Amino acid sequence: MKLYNAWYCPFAQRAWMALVFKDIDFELIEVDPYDATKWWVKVSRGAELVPVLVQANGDGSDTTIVESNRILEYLEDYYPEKTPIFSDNPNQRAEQKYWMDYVGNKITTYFYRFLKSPEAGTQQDEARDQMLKGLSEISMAMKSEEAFFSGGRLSAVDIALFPFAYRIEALLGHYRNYALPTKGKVWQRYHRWYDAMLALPAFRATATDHADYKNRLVTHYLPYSLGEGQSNLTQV
Ligand SMILES: N[C@@H](CCC(=O)N[C@@H](CS)C(=O)NCC(=O)O)C(=O)O
Repeated sequence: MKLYNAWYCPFAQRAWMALVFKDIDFELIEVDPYDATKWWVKVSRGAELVPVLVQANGDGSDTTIVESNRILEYLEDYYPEKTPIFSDNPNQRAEQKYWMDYVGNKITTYFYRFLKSPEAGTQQDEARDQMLKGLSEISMAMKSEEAFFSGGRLSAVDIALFPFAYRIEALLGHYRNYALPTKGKVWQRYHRWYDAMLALPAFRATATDHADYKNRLVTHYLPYSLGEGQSNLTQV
């Protein structure tokens, strides 16, 4: 199994974390997703986005999965013997998938908008407020007294959210001098979750060169903080 990855990419980190957490053998292939060579267009099925997961079928053909959340679902289906990240209850599973989509619809877009709005003003305020609303709603959905979204066990919802939660702290802290609230039940719940995720070995393993990981991310995202950056991830 091959994972085409870019070390800085939060979407790719989802797939990487799931592979590590499930203890699946895989080859990590670092690519530049913006370099649209013929090879990359073909490997990524024309998406030209990381992550891409490629599984050899054993008959010379491959199965290629694009889209980070689809990769998490595929890993669960393909390796039923590995530690699950989805509930086996169909209703709870549907709920988990709802919150995975919610991260994309209500959090990541506004995070990128906030990061890519260099000037104080309405645009920046609106992005920040929407991001905050998304984060507080998902925190309210963390009903468990235990650390993770669905209770004591890591789930795909945690994996979908954490790469962004980490970048919110690291990048908005640095470029917008911004910190999430800490007071009140909802935010205490959020930070309890955040601390558990930060300590998770499957995250640590993907935070490459982690002594310097945060600084490397800050440097990488400098163009985004100026309203530039190659990816257009600000559309809902
Ligand atoms: N919806 C995709 C988003 C992946 C994505 O946007 N990846 C970025 C890097 S963080 C990328 O490959 N960008 C290349 C490009 O925009 O050409 C997923 O969840 O996998």
